[in-house]
Amino acid sequence: MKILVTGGAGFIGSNFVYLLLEERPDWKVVCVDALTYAANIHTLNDALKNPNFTFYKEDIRNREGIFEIFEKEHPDVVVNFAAESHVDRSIENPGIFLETNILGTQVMMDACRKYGIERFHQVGTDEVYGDLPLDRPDLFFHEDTPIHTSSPYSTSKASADLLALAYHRTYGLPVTISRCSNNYGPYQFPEKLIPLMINNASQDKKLPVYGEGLNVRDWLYVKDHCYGILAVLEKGKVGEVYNLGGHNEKANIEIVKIILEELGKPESLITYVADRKGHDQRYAIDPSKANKELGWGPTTMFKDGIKLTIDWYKNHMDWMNECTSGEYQNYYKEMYKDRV
Ligand code: NAD
Ligand code: TDX
Repeated sequence: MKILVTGGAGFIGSNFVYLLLEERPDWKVVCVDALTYAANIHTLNDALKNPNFTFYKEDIRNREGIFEIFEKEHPDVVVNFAAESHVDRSIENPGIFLETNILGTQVMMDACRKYGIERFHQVGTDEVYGDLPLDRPDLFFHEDTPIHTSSPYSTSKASADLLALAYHRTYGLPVTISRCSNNYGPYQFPEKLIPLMINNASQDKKLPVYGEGLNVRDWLYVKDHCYGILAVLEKGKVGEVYNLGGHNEKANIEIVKIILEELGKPESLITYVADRKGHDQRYAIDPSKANKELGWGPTTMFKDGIKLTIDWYKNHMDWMNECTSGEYQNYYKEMYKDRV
């Protein structure tokens, strides 16, 4: 089995690469990543020593380059993680989100059609369902919940999902889609809530909480997400969508307070800042289809996962410093300057 993973130098993609190298030692893993700001090639240092792993620096928007890789590697399965993934950046600059997330996905699927594959798996997000009200804890996202996006990011991801389903119906491409809730764990770029707060708190910097911090996200440990994708590849039905989540809803402010407590830092570091435009209130996944049909469910409880995560960042401050040196400083100033 040869599996091509796009976006494997990013957060979830790299965790998936390591899971495959460990759990499927007879598989060849080919990683394609453009190494944007969100990637850190050092994340793949250990993978690069493994003879089953090959890395290509390539952009999924580059049709010629992607086709050349397919010509050479002939993968059996493709898993498409590569994306622009940060909602705040999509609000500032939507164009690149449409290019990578929609047109890049099209290039990947065109290559799959031309060279033939057993499966194209699109890594999707629960954000395609829009949001749920805070006062209706009885409501959840099901696979047939209407697509109702809020941000340019979620709209680009919804478009990619629809295009993937269209390629299945029109061309018979063997497509599956998973839609996951918020992930946390090692190797997440510190523009996202949890690593950003860990990084700031470690340096006694202010923790910028949007609005009143009451928005709710449904957190899943990244390794559980990766096992879910593997389950879809091995047991899922072509043409189907699977929601992945662990019924672990938390308000942002709760997360921030847990981080402060774990790091032994004072709550006085919390600063409430201007809210995100169009900020989704609550995400909550109903994962019962994946539970029933794939036998998948999360195995890491949040109380354990968050400790593992905080310890990981504490022990990998070099990795964090690589991510936050240079361009990140400008990003942070720009993104947060008008919020305070
Ligand atoms: P990330 O931003 O950490 O990583 C994205 C990776 O894709 C990076 O390595 C980047 O270099 C690469 N990339 C970006 N543009 C590219 C291009 N044009 N060509 C090739 N490579 C490119 O993102 P992540 O959090 O790991 O998310 C991975 C996937 O999972 C995304 O599709 C995202 O929408 C989805 N997802 C993320 C979450 C989450 O909580 N992070 C939840 C559900 C779904
Ligand atoms: O500085 C911050 N302060 C803050 O209050 C940041 C960066 C975030 N927040 C809030 C906004 C959200 O309510 O925290 C929550 C989580 O924010 P993000 O980490 O940016 O994630 P989110 O917008 O929920 O989207 C994430 O989950 C779904 C991923 O980034 C997406 O790729 C994924 O599809």
